[in-house]
Amino acid sequence: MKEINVLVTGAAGQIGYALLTRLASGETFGPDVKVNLNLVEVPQVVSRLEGSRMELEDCGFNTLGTVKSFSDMNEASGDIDWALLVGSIPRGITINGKKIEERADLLKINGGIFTEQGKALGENAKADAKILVVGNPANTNALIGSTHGNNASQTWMAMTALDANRAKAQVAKKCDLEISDIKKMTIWGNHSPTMYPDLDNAEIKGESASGWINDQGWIESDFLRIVQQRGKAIIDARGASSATSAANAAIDTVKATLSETHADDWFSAAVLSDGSYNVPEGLIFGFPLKTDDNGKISIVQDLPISDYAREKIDLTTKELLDERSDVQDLL
Ligand code: NAX
Repeated sequence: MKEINVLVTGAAGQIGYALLTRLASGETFGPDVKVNLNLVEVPQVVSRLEGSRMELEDCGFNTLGTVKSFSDMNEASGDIDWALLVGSIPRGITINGKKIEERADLLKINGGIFTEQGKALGENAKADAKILVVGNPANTNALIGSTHGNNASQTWMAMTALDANRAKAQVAKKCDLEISDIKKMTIWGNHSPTMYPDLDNAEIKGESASGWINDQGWIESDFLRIVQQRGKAIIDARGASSATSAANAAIDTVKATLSETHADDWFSAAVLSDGSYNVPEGLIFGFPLKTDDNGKISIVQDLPISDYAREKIDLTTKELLDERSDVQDLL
């Protein structure tokens, strides 16, 4: 049986808990691939991973390979094909008596984590490893990680698939359609409330979604607000942040890179900008993406961008430039 080595950080957290069974069950990598899991946690929590290992064993998946726990990224990242970097320090946590509320502080603390993790993956993971950052602030964490990974043959991404799934769900509800009727959803920019979900270039049954919906008022107010603020709405309702849907989006992103993207669709994730769509080079930015039959991921080119969309894309670009300057000393 073919084997794949997958690393998950923050594996004892909420998203980690929802993610592990779906990675191991055969659903993600297929029924003929053994999945070896390297689970990474901070030293204070790493012992809890034994419980996760026991549960995975008790699921009885034919596709489950080894399950190992680590608190050292260098040890965990040897020969890794796929890394899901979920662990990070949330806003609001108290460290050394100080409550971490400011974005700049959050960026710096997480930046320290991603400096080490990026270096470990760059040195030890496989040459064609793919790395998805879920932990927030995801885009800038991925920027720091990829900079310190310093390994051009590896692919770093930050997750925006949850935002894309949220956008599709709202459109499906509005138009009384199946989710599968909605294709080509792009989330431009940062995984933050400045992200821009693009309905001009999304398609419903082959037509522009904005044309199909034919209600610009809804698109510019309700739709945009609901998608951009959905994370907060879930925290308010559930008393905890999105976990099942976040894990689901991570699985969707992994799957989207495993086979060639269908001609009538694309997927959303943030990758290193090459200057496409006048986004400054070197930012980790949400783009429409395609995977080719060799597993290479590229940015879909030549989409029309309206003045309204340009304004939104410029806004989220500015936020990412500000985040980059907040962590300049870590780059
Ligand atoms: P939890 O607090 O439940 O779990 C995080 C886990 O990460 C904890 O077990 C913690 O011990 C671990 N951790 C912290 N630092 C670590 C390190 N240096 N190495 C390894 N593990 C470490 O959070 P959870 O709800 O699972 O969310 C995880 C992250 O996902 C958060 O940053 C959250 O903001 C982010 N999200 C990102 C989303 C996206 O679309 N990109 C959506 C959902 C989610 O909000």
